[in-house]
Amino acid sequence: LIVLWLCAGEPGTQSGTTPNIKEIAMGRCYDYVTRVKPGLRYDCEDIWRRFEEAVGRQAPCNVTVEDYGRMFYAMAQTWAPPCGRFLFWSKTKTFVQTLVAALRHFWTLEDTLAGFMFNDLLWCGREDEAGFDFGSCPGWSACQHHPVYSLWRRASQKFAESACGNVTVLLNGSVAQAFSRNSMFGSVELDGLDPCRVNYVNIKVVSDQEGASRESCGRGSVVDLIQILRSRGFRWTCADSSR
Ligand code: C8R
Repeated sequence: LIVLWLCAGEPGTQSGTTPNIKEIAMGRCYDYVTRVKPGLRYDCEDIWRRFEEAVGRQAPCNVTVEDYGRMFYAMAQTWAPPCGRFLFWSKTKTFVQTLVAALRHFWTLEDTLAGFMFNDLLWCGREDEAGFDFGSCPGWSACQHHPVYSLWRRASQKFAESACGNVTVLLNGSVAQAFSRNSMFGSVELDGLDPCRVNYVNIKVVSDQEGASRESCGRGSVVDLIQILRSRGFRWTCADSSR
């Protein structure tokens, strides 16, 4: 028992698949269809089965975006956020999510079923047996096709492709590279945005009250983002603000 306890580590710091992931993810799915978006019809059992098929019995570093195809098919959006309310963000999720909680007008990926179900969970499969590895999962950078990364990549891509009207991008002005081409926003979502469907890209660079603002609309990596938007023919605005 002691060995098991040591292997599991402190709650929240374990590096294997999140314990009770099935109950958590399916509970969230039922919560979503019952309370959050009543009226949307999703088959939570079927979605879970397809998730297990994508991840289980696979080498933990070998889950591609395509492996989630069947699961995302079962999650096909019958609903999309209204045009003008899409919110993208990058860097330090907790920072952004406290802001987003206050900005009820906006919709993030966590408002879609995939984002809602898998937010803050960790998982990986094990090749030798069906199921998940609850002991340990490879780190992000150790993998070319990390199971968690591939899921977010696919979800982020779909979310960006469906964006329309004015979209908002929230960047953290208190970190070194507010905009990075290696982030999910910079590598997937930005390229997924369609200049014909998107009216304006409104960038907000938000700095922590305590932290100095390292980056702003006219300084640092945000300038690179604006340059990319320009070259792709987007209309844009940019505003700096403190939290
Ligand atoms: N998005 C990406 N990743 C997400 C996510 C989400 O909504 N929600 C969670 N929990 N994650 P980051 P970024 C997890 O570097 O790379 C979408 C994943 O494990 O701070 O620019 C969202 O629409 C993922 O690897 O931000 C948003 O616009 C990290 O958190 C961007 O992509 C992402 O952490 C944010 O991605």
